[in-house]
Amino acid sequence: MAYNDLREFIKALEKNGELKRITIPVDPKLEITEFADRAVKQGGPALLFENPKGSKFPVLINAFASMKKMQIALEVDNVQLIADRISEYLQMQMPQGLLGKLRMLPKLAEMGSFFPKMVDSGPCKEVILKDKFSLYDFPVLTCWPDDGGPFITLPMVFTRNPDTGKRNCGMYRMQVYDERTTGMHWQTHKQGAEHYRRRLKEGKDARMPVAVAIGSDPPTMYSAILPLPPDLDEMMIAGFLRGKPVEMVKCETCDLEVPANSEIVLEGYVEIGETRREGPFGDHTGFYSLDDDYPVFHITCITHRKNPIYATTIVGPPPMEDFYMGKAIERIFLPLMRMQLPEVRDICMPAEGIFHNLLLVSIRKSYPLHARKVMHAIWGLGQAMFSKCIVVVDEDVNVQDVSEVAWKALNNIDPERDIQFVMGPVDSLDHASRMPNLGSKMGIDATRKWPSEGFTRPWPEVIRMSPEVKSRVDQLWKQAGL
Ligand SMILES: Cc1cc2nc3c(=O)[nH]c(=O)nc-3n(C[C@H](O)[C@H](O)[C@H](O)COP(=O)(O)O)c2cc1C
Ligand SMILES: [Mn+2]
Repeated sequence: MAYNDLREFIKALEKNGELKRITIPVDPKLEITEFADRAVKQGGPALLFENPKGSKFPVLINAFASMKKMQIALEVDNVQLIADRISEYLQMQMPQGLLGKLRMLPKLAEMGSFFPKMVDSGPCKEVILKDKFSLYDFPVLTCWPDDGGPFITLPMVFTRNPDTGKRNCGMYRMQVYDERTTGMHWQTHKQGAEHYRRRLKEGKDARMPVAVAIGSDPPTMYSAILPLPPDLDEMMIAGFLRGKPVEMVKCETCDLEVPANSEIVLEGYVEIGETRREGPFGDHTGFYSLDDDYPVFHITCITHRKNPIYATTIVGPPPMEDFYMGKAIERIFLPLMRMQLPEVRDICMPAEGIFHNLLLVSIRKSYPLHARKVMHAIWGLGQAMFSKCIVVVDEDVNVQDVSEVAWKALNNIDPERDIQFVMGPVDSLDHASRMPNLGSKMGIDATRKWPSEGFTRPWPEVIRMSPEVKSRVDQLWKQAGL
């Protein structure tokens, strides 16, 4: 049963012992961060601050902050099941005969749930504020001591592609400048930025409509961070994830739609050509991302539910809530990556690598320099292009075990021969690259080397004890009193 809204998700977390209500007053300025940081690092519950200082509205944080909570959010016992569902669709074939067609019907019915549905109104319209409104009414966190200000950290930002009319939803942090103005930190490679660029080039539309929804049912919120191809509607993927269409309502003051069950909606526009200093911001690299010029979001209307719950997160030194959101992406997107690259067996983005700094890949190697082909393919594959360091190992290495990868990969390489550098676009958050958004990347071919790759020395086997000796010592072990 799909959650109808954020509140049903909160109830589910609570029922599973994964939510703690906090009634004492806690300051959204820095204090909530310290609570959330400690909680996630102890594997603790999601936190619902019912009395944040300075606001009437409660704050929800860490709702996705463990694999268990991700499972509750996506209503599965294991996120792998979502990957399996995707694989089923990818393997779908033309049905043979009547029986085959009949067997297909449940799948086709399920597909009906993917497409979002327009509705006339919804809970997000319970309160409509067109002139008297202020962002300061909401408990927006100032996350870290050197942050440029308070930041909205878990927004679903809706824009439209001016050429195709297709909708996009991305999660881009928003620095609160005043009661009605925020920054819009869509990084240059993201879809919001692409829509903005297209309008900038057109030169005629001075204002780009933008709508921001905060707090919804969890698959809908989660869809905003998924690395989907351009023009693939996040709301459709949300429908697939929740097994029920996302209901959308029209905004009051701009030509966009938002999920009807949203807790808070900010409607407005970005003025084409206008930028303002944004940041610094304590980011998910564990460092502050530097201040820079970004577009400005002007709010024309706020709508919200009665007593809205403000959903947020913090990022910072890993692992944080976003690590678990990313881990689920790694699992869910593997079948899609394997559609392009069937030789890939598994991938892993360890927490310390902050998604873009390290990607471990195991492959079934079939031809000389196969590992290089895989690296280059990944550097050309959607947001995987940001991978600063890719380590490719043979399929017998378990990439989920970082210690095993380090041990085998470091043994297997002749660095000068096996490390490849390339230039290309890098993540906007990379503070070490020679220029913003541009730098080098490194691929390490840590597979076993073949004679056909010019390696003519014998390659040794990994040390393993014989099974007979193992079972004999199982008995002797006890006898020896160990
Ligand atoms: C908590 C969190 C905060 C994020 N903040 C930003 C951000 O400020 N700017 C940005 O470009 N991407 C940010 N991202 C990553 C994007 O949401 C992600 O790349 C998404 O796929 C972009 O969607 P798009 O391809 O539709 O633009 C954030 C992700 C998470 C989980
Ligand atoms: Mn997108």
